[in-house]
Amino acid sequence: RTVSLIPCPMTFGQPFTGTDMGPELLMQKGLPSMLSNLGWRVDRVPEVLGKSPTSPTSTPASSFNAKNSSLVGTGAKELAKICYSKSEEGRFPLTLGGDHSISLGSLAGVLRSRPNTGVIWVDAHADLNTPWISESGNMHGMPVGLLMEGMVPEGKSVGEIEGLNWLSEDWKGEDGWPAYTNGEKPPTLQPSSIVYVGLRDVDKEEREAIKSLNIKYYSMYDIDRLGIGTVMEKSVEHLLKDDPDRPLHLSYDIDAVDPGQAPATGTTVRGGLTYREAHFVAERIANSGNLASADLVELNPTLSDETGAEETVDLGLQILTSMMGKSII
Ligand code: DIR
Ligand code: MN
Ligand code: MN
Ligand code: MN
Repeated sequence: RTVSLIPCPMTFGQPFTGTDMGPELLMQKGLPSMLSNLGWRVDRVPEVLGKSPTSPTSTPASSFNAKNSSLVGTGAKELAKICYSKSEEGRFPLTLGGDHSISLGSLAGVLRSRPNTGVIWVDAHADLNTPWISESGNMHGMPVGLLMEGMVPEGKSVGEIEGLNWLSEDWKGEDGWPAYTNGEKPPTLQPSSIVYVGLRDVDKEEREAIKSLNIKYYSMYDIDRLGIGTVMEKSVEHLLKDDPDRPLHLSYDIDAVDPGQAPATGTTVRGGLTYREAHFVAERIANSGNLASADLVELNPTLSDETGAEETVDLGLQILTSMMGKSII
């Protein structure tokens, strides 16, 4: 088995610099050798679109309620190409963020190759916004919403947003991301194909969409009520009940974890996953045997003191090795 390690130091989906430091720190601390020790062949992919040339706040807003959408969209397209081709080669695309807007790219790429992919979204937030409902305009709050069937208002389309024309039905095609022909549609996600774990800060419009589309979620309330063990059994069973061989994609936002354990991230919300719960989520998904692609996002070492930054990056590494098969015994 081969894992493709894809550094994607995107910052433009949210307002802080420093979110671009995650991939380099994870690499420096030895992620590639940790993965080879777990039995993976490691295919190191060059950084996607490099570091941000300017601070995320100094770039012009787009005409849509989607800040920096051409930069976010172009970055996501480049990542989509890589995740698409690596998926086609049967590899495990593992994307290191960067802010969570990159998952628009990783998921689109994976879904184009493996349309029956089921998604586990581990996050304090639902990231189910679109420019038509977002309160902040920050695109790290939109990767699920932009791909989800039923989230785009009647008469609108994601492909009309600046930078996202590669998701439009009449996309002309370019190297690595061909036109949609022979009845192929741009990649989308069915509401029944995702499970949220760890939610505790959800916007009003997102909440209404979760209810009306009947999206499966386990919030922190549910984790307290059922325990993380039951929550993960139910999550896996929800995604695999109709197709036990279905590929799974795990999108892990480090802000799902309690700020006591993971302070170095942009939008901390108290009352999150404990240290062990954070591991268990990854361990249980690894144990399903279906995990085929993943992201780890929103590490920002500049947003806490040195100890906090180090602890957050170390936790990130442990979550990554857990999802890639490391077990306690
Ligand atoms: C909020 C926060 N729902 C937004 N989202 C965050 O801006 O759309 N996602 N922080 O990670
Ligand atoms: Mn997120
Ligand atoms: Mn989040
Ligand atoms: Mn928030």
